[in-house]
Amino acid sequence: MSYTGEDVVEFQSHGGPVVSEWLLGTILAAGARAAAPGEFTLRAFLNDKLDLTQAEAVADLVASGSRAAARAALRSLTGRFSAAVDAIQAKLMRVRVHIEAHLDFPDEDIDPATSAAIHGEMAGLEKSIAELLADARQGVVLRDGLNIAIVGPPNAGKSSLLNRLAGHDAAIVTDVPGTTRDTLRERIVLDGLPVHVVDTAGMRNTDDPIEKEGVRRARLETGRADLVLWLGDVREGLPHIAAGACAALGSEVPYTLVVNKLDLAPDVALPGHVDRVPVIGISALTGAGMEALLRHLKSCAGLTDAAAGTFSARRRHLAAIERAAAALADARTHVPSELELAAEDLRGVQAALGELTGEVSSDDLLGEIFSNFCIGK
Ligand SMILES: Nc1nc2c(ncn2[C@@H]2O[C@H](COP(=O)(O)OP(=O)(O)OP(=O)(O)O)[C@@H](O)[C@H]2O)c(=O)[nH]1
Ligand SMILES: [Mg+2]
Repeated sequence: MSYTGEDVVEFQSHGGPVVSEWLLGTILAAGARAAAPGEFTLRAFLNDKLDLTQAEAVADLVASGSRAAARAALRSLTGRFSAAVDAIQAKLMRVRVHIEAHLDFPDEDIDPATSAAIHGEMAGLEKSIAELLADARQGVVLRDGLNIAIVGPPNAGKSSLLNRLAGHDAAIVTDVPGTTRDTLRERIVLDGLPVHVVDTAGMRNTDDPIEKEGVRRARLETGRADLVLWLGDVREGLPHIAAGACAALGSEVPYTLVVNKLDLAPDVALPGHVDRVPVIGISALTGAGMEALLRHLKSCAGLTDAAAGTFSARRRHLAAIERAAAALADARTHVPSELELAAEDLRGVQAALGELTGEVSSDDLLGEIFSNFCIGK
């Protein structure tokens, strides 16, 4: 059977671009047309050879930027993601049957034991959806990478840290405060974890229009990042560093305090946290503390060794799973008094999960997914 599930004709020619172009020209002149990006996979999806998570995994496999990402895409392609979703759908179906059976007899009060049983089933479902969400989050990190912004006052050593992480001199480092004026991006693979690190201009009030724009961009990056590393010079003292971070970042973004230049104050003892914000001490100059920092980055990404079994996932999947979880939480509030509403919410859960595998999908969504494929896939 072919990839698309349709009949295929295969032409083989002698190698070299001239012969194959000639052959292609003849075929096109005879009335064939070239496939659009992702068209083969779209047809495979429409012919039920693949579901949507698998079709997306084909594109992810082609685009994977690390072995871990490729392995995750392969696991989605072989149906691990779909199987997890199907298992949840089956559980959901049992709860729906349970509830709808009672809808048929509206006059009978549902007894406490049945109500408790339904709540128990819903709790089990909630747990499964939470696990799927956690797995999918890891999958997204593997596919898209973790976005990390390095921010902090001038001269803290932000560019030095970027260079240390990248393993080469990507950014200019000098002892002049205000050296970095633009944002600088590096794509790095840390132990199989793809990471996008952004070095930014030091945050301070300045009249220099170029530096001002740099500071504006730095703020923009903190909004976009999955994780912000606030870098400070150990000689400023941890309370001062923490206060600076809090003033600049507030509580909107998750951040870590990275205390740099430990080589200049080897006797300083740092706590693990300040007000629940993690603290890590490093020296970007000597490389001390970098291992602890890497471990921290991996744990922030949710990447544990258990992630070895993760499937690839996309942000659209996270949104759908989150919607399913929210609808389920609503459904629980309606048991046992308003079973009609609970049933309606559960249909919402089913629809949201159906979007993952493509049971329910709009043409717009399909167009968006498949147009991002490369030609020939
Ligand atoms: N001793 C010591 N010096 C460091 C360390 N990290 C950076 N420096 C020095 O601190 C100075 C500033 O480093 P940069 O990496 O340019 O600092 P920055 O935060 O990018 O500064 P701006 O771009 O101006 O905001 C340079 O002279 C670095 O060599 C460190 O861990 N130990
Ligand atoms: Mg810099």
